[in-house]
Amino acid sequence: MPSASTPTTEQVETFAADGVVCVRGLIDLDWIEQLRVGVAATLAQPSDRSRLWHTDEHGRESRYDSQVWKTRPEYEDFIFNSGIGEMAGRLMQSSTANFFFDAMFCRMPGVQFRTPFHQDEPFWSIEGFQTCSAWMPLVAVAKASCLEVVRGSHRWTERFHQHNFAELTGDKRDDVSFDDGYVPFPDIEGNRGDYDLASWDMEPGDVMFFNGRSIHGGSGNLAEGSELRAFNTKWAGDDVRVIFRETGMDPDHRQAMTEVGLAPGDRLGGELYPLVWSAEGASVLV
Ligand SMILES: O=C(O)CCC(=O)C(=O)O
Repeated sequence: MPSASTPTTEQVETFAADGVVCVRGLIDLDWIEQLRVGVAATLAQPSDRSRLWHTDEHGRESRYDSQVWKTRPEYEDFIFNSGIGEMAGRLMQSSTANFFFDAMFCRMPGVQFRTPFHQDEPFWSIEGFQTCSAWMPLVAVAKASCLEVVRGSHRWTERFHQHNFAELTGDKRDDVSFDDGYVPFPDIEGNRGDYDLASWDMEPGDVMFFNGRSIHGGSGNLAEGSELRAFNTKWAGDDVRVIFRETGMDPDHRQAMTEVGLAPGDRLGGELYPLVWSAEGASVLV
């Protein structure tokens, strides 16, 4: 299957300035079909990191699962061989791209539930500016139902009190508690006109790349009969280092990292966080 291409200068500049860019038709539809198979298999056989985020009054569910790539050959192949790591690395203006983890977000047809606005990095077991998520709808999604990203928010310096996702899942493992030293999270939904919100009508093959510090949320409001299956891969560049946060982490990689000998201050690497692309061409293929 053909690989993703390299970004244009304009796309690199947009990602740097806005913290988000939508790249059209990047991923060949054969890859999308393969990822659909992987997502269906993950829904049928959830991992122990699977979470039910929401069930509405009609029983319609919003589900999340993550870090299943080592048991899902469809994902592993995509991560190493589709060229997505090179795209991520070049957009981050990094000379390397290490894979961090995969995430899946599935909403049944007609679901209105919207993901609360949040930033990713404050939840992660890593820190750094050069991070990126590659959010890919595996079905067509209308702008009104698409993930939304606040342009420019990746450069805001406030340390915001983030949403505690344990309130959604009821699972203590997701408990991340920001103390009083954090700035209240901005009410984006209540003041939508005050924010420059990026979202698009997207087709399978389009990819929305966003920085781990970009505020993002939404992606509900589905039309009757329309479902949403989104697959996301998370990437880390040159300046990223391991950190174990006092607040707790979600997903919490502390144990997994410690087991493979990674400690705070280390760069990602090894089998769990493989170097997938480097500017020197030292990509590690499986
Ligand atoms: O797709 C969604 O609803 C949420 C996506 C998200 O929060 C993420 O990819 O980090």
